[in-house]
Amino acid sequence: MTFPKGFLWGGALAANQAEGAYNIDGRGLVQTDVTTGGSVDSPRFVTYIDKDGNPGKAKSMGHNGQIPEGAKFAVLETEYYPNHQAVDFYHRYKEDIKLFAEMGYSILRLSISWARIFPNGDDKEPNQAGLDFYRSVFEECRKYNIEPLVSIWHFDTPLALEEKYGGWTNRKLIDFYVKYAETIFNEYTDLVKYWLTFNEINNTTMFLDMFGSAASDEAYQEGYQILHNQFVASAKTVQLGHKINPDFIIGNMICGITFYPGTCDPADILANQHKWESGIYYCGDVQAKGKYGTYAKRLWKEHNVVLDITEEDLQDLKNGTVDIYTFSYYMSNNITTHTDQEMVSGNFSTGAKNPYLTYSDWGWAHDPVGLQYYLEKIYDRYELPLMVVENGLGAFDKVEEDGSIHDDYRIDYHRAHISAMADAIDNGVNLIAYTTWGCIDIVSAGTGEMRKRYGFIYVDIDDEGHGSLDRTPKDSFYWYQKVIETNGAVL
Ligand code: BGP
Repeated sequence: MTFPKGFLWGGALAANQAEGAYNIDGRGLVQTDVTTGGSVDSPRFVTYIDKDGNPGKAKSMGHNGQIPEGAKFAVLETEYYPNHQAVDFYHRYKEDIKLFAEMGYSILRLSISWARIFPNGDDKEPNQAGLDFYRSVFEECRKYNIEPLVSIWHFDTPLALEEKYGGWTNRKLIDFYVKYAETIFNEYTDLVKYWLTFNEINNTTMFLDMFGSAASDEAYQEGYQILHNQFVASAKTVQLGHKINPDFIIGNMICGITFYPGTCDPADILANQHKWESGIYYCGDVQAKGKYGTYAKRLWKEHNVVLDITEEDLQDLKNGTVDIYTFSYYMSNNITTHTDQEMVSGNFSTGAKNPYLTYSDWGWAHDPVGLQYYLEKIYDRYELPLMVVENGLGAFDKVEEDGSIHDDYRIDYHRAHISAMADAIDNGVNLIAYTTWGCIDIVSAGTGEMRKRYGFIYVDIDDEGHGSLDRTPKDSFYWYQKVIETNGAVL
């Protein structure tokens, strides 16, 4: 059970789920600002004003939502929006980073909100207050020798780009994104070395397949074109980053779910192979190998997809491959063609129930072996340094009379997953970092709930935004402090 010397231990946040301060210092609106909270079994909603001036709500996938023709996304007085305040990292980041340093972090993953830098996405000049804020955050990290690991995009495309250009279906977003990336690369070249282009870029394919029965050919056409435009933006950004600072280490970020066949029926084995191709390899191959996999043609044909791809795009993909492969891991799913199987579903987890595993209150499997399996499989495929940049257990936490929080269930979850990572390293995997998801309690992306807590630090705020926002270390805080101090030797 050995972690290499210099292994980077830390935690992860996202701007839209932690910062709050959604409408101050020049920040523009993003999707989650007009998205209400949901619950474990009901989706979030986006709110809008329709062309006749009437307010409305449309089901959201947690990061986007389809509103009626001519309607405009809008913040409605009648609704509560969990991401407006989140946990107010915007004003409390110094206190929080100090706590992360107390745990012994050597790396902190966070994201820059595009709409703090370019409020409308297509602005000529950047918003200086936004540039100043993140400079101060990164300087605070450096004060404690914590490496920032910066996600350029974590679901939060400026809303104005969605409304004016149709979002990522429009190739114009490639240039807006590259200009945004160039601005922050130049601005923070002295403070930030590690960058990730798109958070969980493969969610688009996961959502299409997860709601496969509902996803029309048009949805696949739109989804695969969005992805192609994001692949080109990512590849251009990697090339640009290396020009601006040859020391930059730039990665992709994949939502890593380990898929197993639900039975030994050969049909399930093949369905599972195809799930790995559409859900995991489709994006990973383009960003790590620089080209679409051969199976892409099958996927496009199956859904009558014809993509707008130019020769220049293919050159960019080839020249803009990532330096590291990073991914989130929470659970495994079982893929089966046998509809009589007992199904499990939680927010964004579907599939046949695995009789050998237990599940969280949100229907996510506890499967540390699945993490070792994923690490060894993906390292063998790409032979790039790997980072696990999200891993955690969303759970209900109880504050005891004396204010303590005994989250043994979270310690058990992380202990098992860290042990699985050590086994993968012992088997030759070049794993260089681990950032737990939600190092501090933050808003759930999928449901908008605060009660789905991941943090090693408790934040006093509930699903309706009531609370002091005070921070309290949980038992897991002190456990993780020991893990880091001993470089993973003491679990
Ligand atoms: C991933 C996102 C994170 C985080 C995590 C946990 O999809 O990259 O932003 O939210 O999932 O999911 P949730 O917050 O829905 O519990």
